[in-house]
This record gives sequence, structure tokens and C-alpha cells, in this order.
Amino acid sequence: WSKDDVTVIFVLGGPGAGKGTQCAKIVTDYGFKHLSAGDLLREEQDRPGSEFGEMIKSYIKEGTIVPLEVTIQLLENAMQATREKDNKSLFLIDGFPRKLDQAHAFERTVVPSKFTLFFDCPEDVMLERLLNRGKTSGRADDNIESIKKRFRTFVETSMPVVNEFQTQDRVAKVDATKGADEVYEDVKKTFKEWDI
Ligand code: UP5
Ligand code: MG
Repeated sequence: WSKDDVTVIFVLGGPGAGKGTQCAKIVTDYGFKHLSAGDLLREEQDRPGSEFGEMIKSYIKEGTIVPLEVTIQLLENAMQATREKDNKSLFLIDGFPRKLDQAHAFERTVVPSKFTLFFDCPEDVMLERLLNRGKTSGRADDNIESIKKRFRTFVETSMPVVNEFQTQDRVAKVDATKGADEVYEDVKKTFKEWDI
């Protein structure tokens, strides 16, 4: 497939900012395919026979970033499968890129993103959401120790990605502290501004 007929929007924001929640809403209204890098990594971790299972597990628990080759390959495979099956060319890439090397590699070797939808949320709000979700999510990283590590990685490793895109005027920032429906109203406004 040609890069020219693919639209990619990166969806970034801290752990628990509401990326997955908002992506689900966008999908129902705009016909995007939602690809969560975290979900793809968790699937790969649980896939019998995966050579990366143990490695992914430890990175996720420690809240650190899995080496880019693995994540980019999973994303590319999922994009390819979507193209073949659904003939879709609009992708929301959720929770990626969260390190500068990933951002550069993806935009060079796969396709440049149109812009980044960034959900801005303070840590106290994210913490409350994650602890609450942790009661039922079964996610190995929804506990206080892992959450603190995820916050730290976000600030030190992932915010530089947002800041770099910002210098290129390719970030749309949305306040993620309000209720999910109110946040989504702002997402819709943003999409209009970006001709989506
Ligand atoms: N909620 C959502 N919106 C709300 C709102 N407006 N008001 C009140 N409550 C709201 O939401 C989290 C919780 O908050 C839910 O209970 C929801 O109902 C509620 P969710 O939409 O799930 O937030 P999200 O931002 O998607 O949070 P998530 O925990 O998925 O974010 P992370 O970025 O931490 O997780 P992800 O799955 O992307 O990554 C996990 C790990 O995978 C990373 O830590 C890393 O180790 C690894 N990873 C990589 O190594 N490389 C990658 O490229 C990607 C991931
Ligand atoms: Mg998520």
C-alpha cells in the first residue's frame, strides 16, 4: 500500500488520561481503526509461542518502553491486516510513540502522522482513575508501584515526543480532566479544526 492514502493520528497522554476511552468514541463516529500499542503488546505477551512474551511482561510491569522494533512490527502487522480485511486507511495509534526513537523510526519507515491528539491530565486525576480501574482491570501495571513508574517514564521519556511534535505545530491538546463526554466534545472540535 502507498503511504499517500493512509492517515495516521497519534493519541498520546499519560497513563489513565483516557486515551482508550476517547478512541472508542472516535471509532464509532469517524470510521477510524483503533490500534492501541499497549493492547497489541499485551496480546503478543499472551500469544502462545511468542519469543517476546517474557520480555514484554517485565517492561510493562516496570512501566518502561519495550524496544521499538517489537512495537513497530506489531503496529505494522495490525495496519496491514486492517487494510486487507476492512480496506480501512484511517488509523488512531493509541499510546505510541512514547519515546523519541520510536517516533522517528515510525515516521521514517511506516508513515508520517497527520497530528498528535494529546490528552492533558494531572497525575492526581490519572492516579485516581487507574487505582479505580485496577479493582477490576486485571492489568499487571494497575498497582501503585507500577503506576508511579509509568508516571515517571511518561514525564522523562514520552513528554519529549509531545514537545518535539509541538515545535512542529503537530499537536492538538485537549483537557482530559472533565467527564468523558465533555472531553469528547473537545475532541470533535479538534477534529474539525484538523479537517477530519
Ligand atoms: N476514564 C477515562 N476517561 C475518563 C474521564 N474523562 N473521566 C473519568 N474517568 C475516566 O481510562 C483509564 C480509566 O479512567 C478507565 O477506568 C476509564 O473508564 C476512566 P483509559 O481510557 O483506559 O485511559 P488510557 O489513557 O488508555 O490509560 P492506559 O492505562 O491504557 O494508559 P497507558 O498509557 O499507561 O497504557 P498502555 O496500554 O498504552 O501502555 C501500557 C504499557 O505498555 C506501557 O507502560 C509500556 O510499558 C508498554 N508500551 C510500550 O512499551 N511501548 C508502547 O509503544 C506502548 C506501550
Ligand atoms: Mg489505554
